Amino acid sequence: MTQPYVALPDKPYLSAPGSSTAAGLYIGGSWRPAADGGVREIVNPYDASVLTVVSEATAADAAAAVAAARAAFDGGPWRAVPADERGAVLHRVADLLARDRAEIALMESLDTGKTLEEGGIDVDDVVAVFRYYAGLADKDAGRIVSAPEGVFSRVVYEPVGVCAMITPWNYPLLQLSWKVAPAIAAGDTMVVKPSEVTPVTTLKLVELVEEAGIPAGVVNLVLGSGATVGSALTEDPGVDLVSFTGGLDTGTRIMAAAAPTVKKVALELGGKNPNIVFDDVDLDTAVDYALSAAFFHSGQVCSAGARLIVHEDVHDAFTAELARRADAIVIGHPQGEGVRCGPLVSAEHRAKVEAAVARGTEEGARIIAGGRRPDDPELSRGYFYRPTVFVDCHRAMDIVQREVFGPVVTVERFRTEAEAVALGNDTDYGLSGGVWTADAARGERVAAALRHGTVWINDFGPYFPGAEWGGFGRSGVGRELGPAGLDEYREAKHIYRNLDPKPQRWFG
Ligand code: TXE
Repeated sequence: MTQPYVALPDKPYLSAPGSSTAAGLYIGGSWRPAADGGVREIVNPYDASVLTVVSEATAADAAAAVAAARAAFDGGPWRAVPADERGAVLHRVADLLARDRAEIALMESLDTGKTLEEGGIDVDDVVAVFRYYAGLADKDAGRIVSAPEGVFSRVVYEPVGVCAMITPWNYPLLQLSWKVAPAIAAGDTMVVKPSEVTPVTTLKLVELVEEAGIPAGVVNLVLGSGATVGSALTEDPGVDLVSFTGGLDTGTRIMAAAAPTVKKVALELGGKNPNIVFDDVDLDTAVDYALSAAFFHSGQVCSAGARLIVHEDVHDAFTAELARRADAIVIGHPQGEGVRCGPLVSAEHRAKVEAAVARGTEEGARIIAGGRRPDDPELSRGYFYRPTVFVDCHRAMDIVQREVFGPVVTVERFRTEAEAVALGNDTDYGLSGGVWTADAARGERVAAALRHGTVWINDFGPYFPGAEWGGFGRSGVGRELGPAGLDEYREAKHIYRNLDPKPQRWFG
């Protein structure tokens, strides 16, 4: 397919390129411009053109959004809405997302550079997350606790309060759904701040939340930079919980910013995820999955299998095939036929990836595929980078230890199972990992030994809304998805009733 490609749909919250006004903040149930009228240009990573113009909030807007969420929580009817009705609201949002699947996929693809097909997969996943928490909303109201005679003791769950949700640019809608859906199920109110690089589908979700009839003030939206708007949210004493997905450095700053007011924090900070391949597997299959693990969404995935650890007896055959197929990956316009990798999200991010590759080469790792921008002049304005494979890698190298978050995979060798496990655990992170082997018992042993939040045996990447997601080590704090993903947004309260109080005379 050649140009013209499909453009962004018209929306009241998206201003045309060149506009100096925008009304894309949603506070207390109404759309409005930023307090100082600020706007930001959103760039299309395919060709560096301006995709749209959106509002750019100030710290005062962030404070107004927190105040609206606070009022809706403290004084509004939301907390008293029965859990099954909150579940029904989530089902309505899921219905609307499914109705607008094609439009949302397009918006996500144009904004992030992921292929249109991947954008559609994201929408399906988001619908599933909303449906999961719709079902869970009224399933667990609390429990009765064993207590002595004359005492009735129970634990009930209540919403945490006002939640600030700060999200990254790689899966803008998906990461947000992991936060918004359980928070609505729990009865919280919230202020959402997407990455300033990719706000488009967050705006769309808020449009749908409004259409679904969620009361004013329950979901509020501010757009803008992390330094101004993000930090205003993390410091605001009106916020009870900060849920953040993004980079490790930002996560540590957020933890520190939340400390003075002792906010709860939930953090997902990425990973450097090992993918261990034993010598008894079908190589064609293992290479196939290794490619998806490393290069899906051009490797801009927190759980990317960016660190291959391959048995030395199959290492050479495996890496030769991996490089051959990495070189054959079609990169181009996210709407282009057969295209499997679009551009990276921004010029700044590609520069980081290029710096990491240069460092890897300096450290002695050897490139056997990619390691450069594509030659195609059609792609020269966009932020493209070729899928890259490094061999001769060692556990101590930066390229092996640091998250690159781009289409770059490193390969290390191992001889014994113990060595493979030691390498797989030799990381500050601990988000996910994979093991490939035809020996079922060995697969289970390695999975048990890996200190990562998710381990795949003979697969890499899938997740379910019903299974917890999160990291060991510096990959984060807390869990998203599953029942624990709901618990992040609830406080447990013990209510103890003495059925027949009598004097105790402890003090005479
Ligand atoms: O993300 P940031 P960046 C990794 C990846 C990438 C690195 C940096 O390795 O190269 O992080 O990416 C907001 N207070 N991941 O710089 O800064 C910001 O506005 C409050 C892993 O783009 O973490 C955005 O909304 N908020 C990851 C969000 O934080 C602040 C996904 C994420 O931005 C803030 C993306 C502050 N002081 C990148 N500073 C994953 N876990 O999947 C920034 N923000």
